[in-house]
Amino acid sequence: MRVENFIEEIKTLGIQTIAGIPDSALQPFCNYLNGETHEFRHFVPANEGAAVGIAIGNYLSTGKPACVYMQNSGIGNIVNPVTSLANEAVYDIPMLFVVGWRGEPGKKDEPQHCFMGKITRDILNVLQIPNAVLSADTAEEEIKKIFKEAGQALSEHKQYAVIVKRDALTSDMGNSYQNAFTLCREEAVSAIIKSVSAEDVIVSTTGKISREVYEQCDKIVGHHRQAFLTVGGMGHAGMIAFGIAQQRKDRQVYCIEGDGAVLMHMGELVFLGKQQPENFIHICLNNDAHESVGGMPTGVAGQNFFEIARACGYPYAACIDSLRELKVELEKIRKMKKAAFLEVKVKLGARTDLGRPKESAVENRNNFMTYHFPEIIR
Ligand SMILES: Cc1ncc(C[n+]2csc(CCOP(=O)(O)OP(=O)(O)O)c2C)c(N)n1
Repeated sequence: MRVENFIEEIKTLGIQTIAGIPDSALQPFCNYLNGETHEFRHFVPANEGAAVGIAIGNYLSTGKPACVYMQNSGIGNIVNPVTSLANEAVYDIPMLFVVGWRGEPGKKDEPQHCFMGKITRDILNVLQIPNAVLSADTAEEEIKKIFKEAGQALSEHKQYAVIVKRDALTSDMGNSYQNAFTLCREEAVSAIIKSVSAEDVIVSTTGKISREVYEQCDKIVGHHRQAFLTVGGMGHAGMIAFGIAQQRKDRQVYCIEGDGAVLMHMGELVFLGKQQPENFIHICLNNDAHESVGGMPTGVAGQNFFEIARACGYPYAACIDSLRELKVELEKIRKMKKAAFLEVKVKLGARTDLGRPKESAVENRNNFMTYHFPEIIR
């Protein structure tokens, strides 16, 4: 289905406000919304739950439903505001969800998508959100029927979800977003891996950064057992790294995150700034975008994360945008023995032949634990 037609259907539901977190399966939709040719109010907040908040406030102030879009992993972030606020047993707020379907049963996908992919419709059903699936071969009359059902549901104060399969939406419009930085993210990852010692623990974030960490570890160290890849649970790498750092004060822990992930659960910065673990080095590779799912800008592009970290109480916070400065800072912070936050401004883009982890997630977990903490593996 052409994205322009999809947008027209959304408009006919009386929707004027759209908020969400981008997804690769929704690229044409997100690119359209990031363009300048539409009249929607469009917001990309910190996480999907926050987008539900915008939709609720939008309804309270206009009486009109809003649209909230997300990858199906984001359903995890909407469960609380949907069940305890928007549900008919509480404030009874209608809204339309557009959900990208990763881990669709029968299709090969990464481990982090499999379980959520399998239960996506079940969860929506449990949440009392009627739903329908849009695929590349959904016939026109079927699409009309889906949006008629959606309109009916919204008019009855129900929520409704359109689950969008990869390739269901088409467009001629690409992602045009760029930032002004020149440092390549993978080069930054490579410099970080080169600067760590064999005992240091690495925890990396959701998306391509972890795939780059995996490949650069192989290339530089000869294996990737040193790194825990936070393949799902976007925004939780910081707390995973802290969970290790507080137990193992004898180890330097490096947490490598993207700006979208830091933003998603930014409370971690306030917590870490208060805890100030001496063995914690937090690195944010900031490209102002959700690059891994198509390079759409975050809702806070231009923000300086190191200033936020400093205000949150990190004893050391700095920002750099060149390889030369990165090397100097990495050298400096590993000697400091205090919680440090390093913001690295990077350009968009990744290698087209960037690989994916070859082992199962459990194998990687076991390898990581055996490498760092062999005494606990029986
Ligand atoms: C809860 C949740 N929402 C959305 C996604 C889809 N997703 C995977 S990676 C990613 C972008 C990550 O952006 P950032 O942390 O800035 O790193 P970048 O890819 O830009 O390097 C998104 C939105 C997800 N995995 N989980």
